[in-house]
Amino acid sequence: MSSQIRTDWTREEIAELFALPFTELLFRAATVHREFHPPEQVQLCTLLSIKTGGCEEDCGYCAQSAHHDTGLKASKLMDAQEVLQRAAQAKDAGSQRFCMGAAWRNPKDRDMPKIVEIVKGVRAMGLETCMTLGMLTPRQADQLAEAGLDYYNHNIDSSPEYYERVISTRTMEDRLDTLGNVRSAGINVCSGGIIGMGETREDRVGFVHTLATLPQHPESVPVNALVPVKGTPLGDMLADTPLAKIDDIEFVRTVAVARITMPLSMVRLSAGRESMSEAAQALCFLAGANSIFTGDKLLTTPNAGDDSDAALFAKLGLTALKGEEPMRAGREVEVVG
Ligand code: SAM
Ligand code: DTB
Ligand code: SF4
Repeated sequence: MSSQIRTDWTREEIAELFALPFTELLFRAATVHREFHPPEQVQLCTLLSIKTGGCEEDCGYCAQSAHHDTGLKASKLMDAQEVLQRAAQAKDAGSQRFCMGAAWRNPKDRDMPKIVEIVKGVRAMGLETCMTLGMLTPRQADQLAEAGLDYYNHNIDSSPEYYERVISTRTMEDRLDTLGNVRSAGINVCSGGIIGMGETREDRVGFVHTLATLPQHPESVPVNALVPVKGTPLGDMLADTPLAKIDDIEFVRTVAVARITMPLSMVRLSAGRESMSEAAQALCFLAGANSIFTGDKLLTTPNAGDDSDAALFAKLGLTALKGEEPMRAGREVEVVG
């Protein structure tokens, strides 16, 4: 029998999931997780900033925005050979997926040949490829598809209502347009957001609702906890009001609701693990998170590091994902909505 995937979730239904007793919510999320994914396997991904800092956008959380004084040194797009070297190191360290980020509002057409060369090279190593380069035109999305890019990451970050409090240089509609271009080009969509930016529960409901009611769920949903960066409006807000830090249980609830509403998607426990206890991370895995970023650096901020991840996996009996992600393995489902 095929399983049902819904794209007709209402905000009320999603709010009800958030409000469930925590143990009940986790039980439901873990049950959905087991139906669609091997629960003891977590995908290992490595991030690389291929073009750092000096970004025109004013995202309130970001170390790389030229609008904030974060002390970060800006650099140009890396050479393809250097990127390929770093990808090879990631593969040797056991990573299955290589995610490359550029601090751009959008790539310029003159950047595309090098980007295409990088995608082809990383793919030829047998790594899954993901890029996040900002807004794309339909043509640029097609160029990436032709190069063989597996995923494009472009986060909606928060609810439509809270979005404009975080970023003023573009709109949620701009974001959704690029996601549409990526989808039309036939590239897998990676889209998620950040929890702990001072948003309300209702915003977290609106965030999950926006993703879960897209015509097709993103194949990949990164859930980041805000990494407070000094000099950014949101990092400074958190430094001034430490109580505003997201509660771990509320973060786990968000992961669980994403898992229940988007059963086939890879739910990625992304930025913010540095400040999470092992117990909180274990709850995220129980709630259906099945991917992490490994290594000691995310794009610009520190990450847990391979040794502590290996120790955590050994403690929890988790192993690195082997084989295809379920959405790509041609599983039969009935889509409603
Ligand atoms: N410039 C491109 C863009 O914005 O799409 C790609 C790079 S951008 C750094 C990728 C994502 O990282 C953002 O959409 C945001 O969700 C996440 N991110 C950036 N800074 C973060 C922080 N301090 N804490 C948590 N997540 C963050
Ligand atoms: C995503 O949602 N999280 C990753 C990836 N997509 C590109 C990036 C996290 C960045 C954290 C802040 C930094 O290191 O600058
Ligand atoms: Fe630029 Fe992306 Fe950072 Fe926003 S999140 S400032 S678009 S690098």
